[in-house]
Amino acid sequence: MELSGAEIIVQALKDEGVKYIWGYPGGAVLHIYDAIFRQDGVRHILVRHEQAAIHAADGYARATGEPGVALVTSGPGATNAVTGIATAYLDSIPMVVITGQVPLPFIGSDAFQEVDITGITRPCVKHNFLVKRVEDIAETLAKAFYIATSGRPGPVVVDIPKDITDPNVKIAYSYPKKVEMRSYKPIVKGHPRQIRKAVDIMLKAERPVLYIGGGVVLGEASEELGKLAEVSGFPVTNTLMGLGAFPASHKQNMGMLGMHGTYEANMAMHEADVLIAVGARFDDRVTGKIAQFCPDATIIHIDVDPASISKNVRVDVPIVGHVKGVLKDMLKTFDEQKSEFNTKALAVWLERIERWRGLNCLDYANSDTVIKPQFAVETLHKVTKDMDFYLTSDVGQHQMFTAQFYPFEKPRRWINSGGLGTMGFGLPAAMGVQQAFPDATVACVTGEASIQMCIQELATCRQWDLPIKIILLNNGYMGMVRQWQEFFYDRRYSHTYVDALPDFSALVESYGHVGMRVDKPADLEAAYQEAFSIKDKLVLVNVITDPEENVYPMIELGKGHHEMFMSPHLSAARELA
Ligand SMILES: Cc1ncc(C[n+]2csc(CCOP(=O)(O)OP(=O)(O)O)c2C)c(N)n1
Repeated sequence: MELSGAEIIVQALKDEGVKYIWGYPGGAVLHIYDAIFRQDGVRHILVRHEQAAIHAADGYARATGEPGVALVTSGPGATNAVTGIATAYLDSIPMVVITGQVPLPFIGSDAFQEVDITGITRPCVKHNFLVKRVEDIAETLAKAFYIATSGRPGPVVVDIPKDITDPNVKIAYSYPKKVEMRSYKPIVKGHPRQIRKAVDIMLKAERPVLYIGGGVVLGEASEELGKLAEVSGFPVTNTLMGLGAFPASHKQNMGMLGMHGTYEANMAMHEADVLIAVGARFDDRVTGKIAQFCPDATIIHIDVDPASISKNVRVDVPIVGHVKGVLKDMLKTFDEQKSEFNTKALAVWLERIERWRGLNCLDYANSDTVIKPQFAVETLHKVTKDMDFYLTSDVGQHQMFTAQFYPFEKPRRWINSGGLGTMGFGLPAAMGVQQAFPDATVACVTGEASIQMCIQELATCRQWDLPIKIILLNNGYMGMVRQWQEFFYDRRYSHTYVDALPDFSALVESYGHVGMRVDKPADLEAAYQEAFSIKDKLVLVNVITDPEENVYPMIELGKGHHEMFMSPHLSAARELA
């Protein structure tokens, strides 16, 4: 088969099994777009801004576990994609981004729409390539997919100069069946001696905690993690990215930890004697002040990425390998040893956790007159809990309220930008999820500031008839920033009031969607019911919420887990344990 460089790109995507590609055309990728036009195996989805192409590919990857693919032109197309690429990088999302580049002879000449995108993205990709010969395109793409999806996943950028996609230059095509790279060999199997050492420590543990992160979701290890929790009886806490990896309703689940984590999870972390971190990376929003982090704990860390080990917090027993395989080996070792956990001590520990749980730290003062954001999320759960449901979010208070109040029972159902915290992520990510699962119900919880960062994608949703439900928790402020200004800047609300808001119903209706507005708590459930009953259209529900509600509990920057503060409502009602 003789193909041009542009045709090779499309054929390679087909050979990788790629179904969708999100993108935006331009001069440097015209040959590629022409090759896309002349085939029907790979479906291209035209977005309205390149950032959204990356977030949509990212949402697709998070929901399916398959790599997301995006295509953008050189220069501004590529720079618009950078926020999306960094978002995927910080959350370890497998993705291949093809960027057009000016023709090879023009590189370095400040040509029209030239940027050094491999230079710009170097710190926020797992790897990137600048392809220089048409003969190298197929192999480079195969390497890109291999790197993106193996080991610790991440985005890979492949920069392709226009002249090597020339339709008049055709070469023989074959796609590599297997990729071998001398310089890249991720460790997949955990060391048996380390696993045994960890097991010995776990068997003697008196106050253990399983701290699980997004790696359990990405590594498809929920089942094994569940078994480990069952066999050991250890309490579990999830990071923001780990929500759903272990069922929220499980009695051993203490909920999320960290800055807005639960009292019981954070106190258990502080008093733990053995911490088993699984696919988690000790992010600063999780650890609080490092010097006070888990002061008494022996720390076991299972992670596929050796660079994550002891990066932020010193680890006693590192185990590098795929979490799924390591957990399987761990379970086998428990079986072989036929040993018993320290059940007596464990019972005392669980009882202590129950006492912390008894504080009911997420309790809030509901209202008959104003919609509390917590109530808005609880009601969303009530209405959607029996559906085949995926929920994306933007960034801010609404994201934290959702993490706290929407109990996720399964992995890959909660899709949000945890590491980079990218406002504008929610709607395009929902597009990727809906494309992957056309029959599922897909919603996006957002804020009135976040939604405006990628609001142009309402057009993409219309073009592709994506019936996403947008739950806009509209408090009139950049709530999360306002909250910090309230606590730490004496209520000087500098530039966080979101003025000149559009009439959201009129706005979405102008795109051909359905708009609704709710401002009374009593009307909320019926409004959601109505919105979710509209199966074939995008609906935006503009939920007017309490403008000054805050997210509690909270650990201030530079404080330890045991120093979190509670809502004034709680502190007034109860004495802390
Ligand atoms: C692209 C980007 N710019 C700025 C921020 C900083 N930031 C974090 S939360 C937030 C406010 C979000 O406001 P809104 O979307 O209305 O959500 P709310 O907090 O009110 O729920 C801002 C500005 C960010 N996370 N991302």
